[in-house]
Amino acid sequence: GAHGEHGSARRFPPGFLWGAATAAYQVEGAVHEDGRGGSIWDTFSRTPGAVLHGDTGDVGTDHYHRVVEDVALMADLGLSAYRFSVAWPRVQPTGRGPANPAGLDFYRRLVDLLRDRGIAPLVTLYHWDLPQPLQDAGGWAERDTAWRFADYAGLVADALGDRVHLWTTLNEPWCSAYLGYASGEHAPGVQDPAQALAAVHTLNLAHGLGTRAVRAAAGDDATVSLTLNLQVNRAASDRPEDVAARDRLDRVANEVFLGPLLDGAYPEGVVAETARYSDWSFVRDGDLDLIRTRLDALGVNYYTTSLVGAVAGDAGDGALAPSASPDAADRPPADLADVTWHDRPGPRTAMGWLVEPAGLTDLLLDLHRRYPDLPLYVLENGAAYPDEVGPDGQVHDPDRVAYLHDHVEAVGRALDSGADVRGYTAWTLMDNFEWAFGYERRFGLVHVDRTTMARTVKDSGRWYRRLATTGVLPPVEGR
Ligand code: GBH
Repeated sequence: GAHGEHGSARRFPPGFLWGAATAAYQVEGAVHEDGRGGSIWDTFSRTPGAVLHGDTGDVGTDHYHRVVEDVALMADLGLSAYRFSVAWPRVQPTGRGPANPAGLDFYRRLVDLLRDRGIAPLVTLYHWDLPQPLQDAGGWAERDTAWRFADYAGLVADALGDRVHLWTTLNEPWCSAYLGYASGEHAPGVQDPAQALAAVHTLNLAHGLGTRAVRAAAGDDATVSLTLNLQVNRAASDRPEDVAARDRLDRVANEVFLGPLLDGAYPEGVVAETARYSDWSFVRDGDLDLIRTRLDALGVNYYTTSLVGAVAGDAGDGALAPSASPDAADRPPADLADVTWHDRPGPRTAMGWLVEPAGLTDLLLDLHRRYPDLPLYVLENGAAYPDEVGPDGQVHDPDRVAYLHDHVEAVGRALDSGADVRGYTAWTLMDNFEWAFGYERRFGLVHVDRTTMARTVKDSGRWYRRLATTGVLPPVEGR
């Protein structure tokens, strides 16, 4: 492709998908309608102190009722793909048993609406809304949940069949395991590293079994992926202690998923390194064969990088103490890996996450080098900023335009170096329920008024429309 540096525009390959992403609990609302059962997020968001301002997904962005309007909005933005998730408790209200037809109908209709507009449906089967009865039976720490997930995946694949462009079994199992069962920042709010490690394994099993169930129902040529939030961890220094700390964190955060999925084994070392928390007896004979299945693509979610090092006290004589932020030790899975996070100067989003587009190029190229035949999709990337509708009725969000421009350019650089990236879906279509931060953090290309639910396309949405309709990276005005 052509490069921006010399004034000529960067052009992406024909057929490259430009989309936006959402997740069921963050947008749908209608949590009591058409037979939907309760999920761990319904329970968690009602737990005092769990979510900022006590917000819940009860209303979301009312997408469940506005799906026609919202698909028209996607078409207006020129999107060629829409990534959404199916709510497990709509399909199986208790997590078991036959499908609830009304639950499946909503997604059948959504897929029809998308296809009528020429928008490719990218379906995530699990984006964190585990049916509450399955949590009551042990949740992701209990291996049977993997078999329950496979049953559910088969029901959805039966209903949507060959009309789905790309399936993703799980969104960010790292979050499900470590935020859900170690730090407790996410549902179900458990703080027990032993359960978190067991959850990692159950989630891996769920991917393997779920992938087979999708192929059995939708056909062997269904394109099935897993979507990971691989951490780009940089070592705080060249000191061996810091490099070793970074490597430990890579193992427990990234390689515990990539290893079983693509290399057929858990990474050497991780079992010993986490032995004080778990004996890993949850891994049984034959499990690794169940996990390893043909993977047609990998979904990559990217927001930022981390700078990590050894914890103070591990350092050799004369070494500098790490300049960790006060809350750094709380970041999961810090304890499991025995690492400390370091702060760095630089621009940050409203989430406090450092803006570092180069990390996305590095991540995509690293994956390309390790797995040259594996197609990659960037299925989430975006930024929260405190947007408001101005007196002119518009939402001016120059920081988000710059963020998106620089990260899409980072994808372009990876393509230049040979990475097989097939599409990009921005997080997120519209401002929505940002998990533990409720509605206060706005990531959308489209602003949502919390009182009227009115949708207003932001400047970033207009910028993205130019990208999606031309395949050429538009400049950032005024920079
Ligand atoms: C995604 O997860 C989710 O899939 C999506 O639903 C969500 O709305 C979206 O991101 C925005 O949050 O503290 O600087 O080390 C994001 C997973 C894990 C990414 C924690 C950032 C910490 C950054 N996140 N990580 S830092």
